[in-house]
Amino acid sequence: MQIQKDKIVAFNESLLAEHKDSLSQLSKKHQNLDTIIDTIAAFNIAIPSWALGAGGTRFGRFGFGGEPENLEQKIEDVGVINALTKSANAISLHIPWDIPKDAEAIKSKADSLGIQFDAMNSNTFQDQENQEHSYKFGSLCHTDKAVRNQAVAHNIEVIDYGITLGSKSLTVWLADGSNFPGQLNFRRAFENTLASLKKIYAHLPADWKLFIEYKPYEPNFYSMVIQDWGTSHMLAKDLGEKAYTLVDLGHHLPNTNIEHIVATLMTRGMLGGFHFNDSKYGDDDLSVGVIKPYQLFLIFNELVYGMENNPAKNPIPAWMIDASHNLKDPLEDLIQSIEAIETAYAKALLIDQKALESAQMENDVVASQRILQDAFNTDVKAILAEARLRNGAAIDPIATYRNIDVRQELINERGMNNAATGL
Ligand code: PSV
Ligand code: MN
Repeated sequence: MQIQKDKIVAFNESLLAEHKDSLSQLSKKHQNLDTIIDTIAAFNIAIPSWALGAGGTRFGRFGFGGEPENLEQKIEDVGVINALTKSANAISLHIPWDIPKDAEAIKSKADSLGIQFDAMNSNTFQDQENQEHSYKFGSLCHTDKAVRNQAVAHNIEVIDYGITLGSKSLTVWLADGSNFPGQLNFRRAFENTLASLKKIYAHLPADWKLFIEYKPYEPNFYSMVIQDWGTSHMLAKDLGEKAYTLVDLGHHLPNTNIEHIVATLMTRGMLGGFHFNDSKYGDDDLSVGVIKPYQLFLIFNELVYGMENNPAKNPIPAWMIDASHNLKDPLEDLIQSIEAIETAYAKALLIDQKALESAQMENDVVASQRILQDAFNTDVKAILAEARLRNGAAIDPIATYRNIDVRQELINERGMNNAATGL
């Protein structure tokens, strides 16, 4: 399905007067509002192909109807999100969950909806049917060379799929690790992983990037080979200038200062990718900003500072939402996540950087805190709405989605019993 633009415009009409009023209130207080609106209007986040269906836990999965059954339909769903927000112009594919069997057809479908292909994701954490060697005891780190070679070959295949679609990056996340002390020789596992990554890196086209994602635990609960940003950074440094660290917000032990990690990586130009989600306990994959919006704001403060003060030439990170949807309609959930990300970004853009710097230089702790909290406590809904309006999107995407009754239309089109591929 495709959303007709006139339906968005018609619903916007009913919200326009109130929106313009809030915007003019806000612009009285902030002179640089126009620049902030433009920055938010230009911002885009990739949607993962595996987040468009109902998620689940190891205890069960509850479908909700109208789920996309194939890659074309997933691209259509991203098209729906993008039509409403104009902030989701890319999809990130996980292989083999979403193999583009006919790359040309997939590409033209995406082109017709203004959707690009963001980072490709490899999967050596599950065994596939007819696979020769098992990843039960690891993949790129495995003690057996034949298993390592198979995992390397899979990553190379993923790069090749990406080339056919116009993607420019590969994200490697490894479940490799151990469940019991003594099971794994840490140093051998690290060296095997590095040697395997070197083979993958050698296949990377000149204009591609490799993102190395880290995670402290799960599915392995004693050790993970790439457990933290330090390990990821070491590997990336050893590989070469096309390799970067990827930060997934859910991949930290409780209370980790993620904004500090972001700042440190950007100091060296090493932050390549970003996976957004939120969590209360572990890698909960909840909607972005639902538990710790202040942390998200502090992270964006470092991202904004890092992009504006960038001697190490950190590239603009590849932004992606990496969440799971057990209860909510995933399209609504993804829209909520986009809004949370843009809210944190807009608030970070409101920070008076000059005043903050002088407060910091004078060690005025109270003033520094006030500057941050003034920005955080500002209601930025009108900034987001105006950014969308300028792009021809919806003033209120969720309300518009419900008003048009998108889910019912998807159910009419696809039926009640489809299950999208993914975790
Ligand atoms: C692993 O937890 C992860 O964050 C990686 O990015 C995977 O590709 C993705 O989740 C799978 O859902
Ligand atoms: Mn992730």
